[in-house]
Amino acid sequence: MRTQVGIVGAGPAGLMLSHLLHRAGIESVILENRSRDYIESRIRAGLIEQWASDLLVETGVGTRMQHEGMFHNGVYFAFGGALHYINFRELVGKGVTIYGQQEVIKDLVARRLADGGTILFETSDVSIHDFVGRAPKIRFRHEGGDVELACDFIGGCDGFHGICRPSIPATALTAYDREYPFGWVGILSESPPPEHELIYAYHERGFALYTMRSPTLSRLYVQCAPDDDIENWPDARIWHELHARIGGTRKLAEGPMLQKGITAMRSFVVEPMQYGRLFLAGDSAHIQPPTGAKGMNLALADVSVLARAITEFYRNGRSDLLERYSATCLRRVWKAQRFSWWMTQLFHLDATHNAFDRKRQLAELDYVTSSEAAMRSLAENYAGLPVEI
Ligand code: RFL
Ligand code: PHB
Repeated sequence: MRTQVGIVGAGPAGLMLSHLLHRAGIESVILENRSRDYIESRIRAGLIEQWASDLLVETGVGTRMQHEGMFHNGVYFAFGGALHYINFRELVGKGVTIYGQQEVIKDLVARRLADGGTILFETSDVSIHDFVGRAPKIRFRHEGGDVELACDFIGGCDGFHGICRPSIPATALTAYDREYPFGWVGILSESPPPEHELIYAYHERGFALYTMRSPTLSRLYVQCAPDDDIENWPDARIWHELHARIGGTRKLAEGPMLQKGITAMRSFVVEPMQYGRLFLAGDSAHIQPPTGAKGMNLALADVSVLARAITEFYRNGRSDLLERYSATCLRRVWKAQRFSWWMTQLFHLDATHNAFDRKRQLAELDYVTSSEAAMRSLAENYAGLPVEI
């Protein structure tokens, strides 16, 4: 089997890379170890930055998002018993869209298949070879047979636990890592939103976030211990904490919990994001705590840069953009890392915090919701920094 770009992973990064390459007339094959059904129902991110929703629309995969997505002009911060609104639209002329990652996945899969693209689901034993030279290969098992895919480039879009990053010699990479002393319990509840836009709540019992997926589906998060077990969180305890942490500002309607899980909080970046003809994109190269809602957006930003660099290679024989891929992406990645870390430390309390830290956090929350300069900076980062391609 042969293609121009072999892509490992059918998450937002792999699917969008394949879609952008197709639009430039470049062939690719995606290998995914899960089933189509599994990736289309995996509940994850929900917030799309302005430039990323524009990208979905401009490249013909945004129609359903335009109808079903929820457009937000800003965000609420809750602290001291009151809600404080930050209006991104007024501050930076941009907004964000709430539209589940699994919906983006469904739209991209449908589009790739309609355009004759190849996505091989339920592949196993994927391994990558010879990517230091000019003829990389990907070996895998599919439908009971061993397959070798020859390609010019490999897109390592297989997420944080994938095989691409560990296939690079450890001595060639530098990893930057930080773990946080807390996690999030996340639920999906069949209950109407108490507010049209998101509420990030600072509370002495810990952080909580109210977000949504539709006018009848709420998504809520509460800060928990880093090694917490979901068994420790019966429904009644989750609602109790949500009412205590957010309920002082808006009444929360309870509803049946359709899904419940714990997310660990970690910041991680590997440099460089390239080794020979293997290019890491999205979570395979970097992850961040969900507080800034950056993960899916960074995955889409990386592959926008990569698709442009690969297109220039085939069209004009240029390899300078490929050589600069890692440096170009990392400038934006580090700003998103900084923002996610900043939002996280602003809202979370841990055992090392004392009364001084709480006062400091409250002063900063007051500052970022009252100073126009601070609000503009927050809005610029939250709604998404420009992508240099
Ligand atoms: P993905 O989505 O993990 O996709 C990787 C794909 O590769 C497959 N795979 C393999 N396939 C073949 N062979 C192998 N050996 C393979 N190993 C893995 C996997 O099955 C998968 O299909 O990575 P990608 O494309 O880089 O996309 C990253 C995003 O998924 C991630 O950053 C976001 O979900 C993070 N995130 C959020 N991002 C946002 O932009 N906005 C948000 O509001 C937001 N909220 C969140 C989040 C992540 C969360 N969790 C669960 C970590 C909220 C949560 C709770
Ligand atoms: C979500 O909608 O799941 C979401 C939104 C904003 C965040 C994190 C998660 O910061």
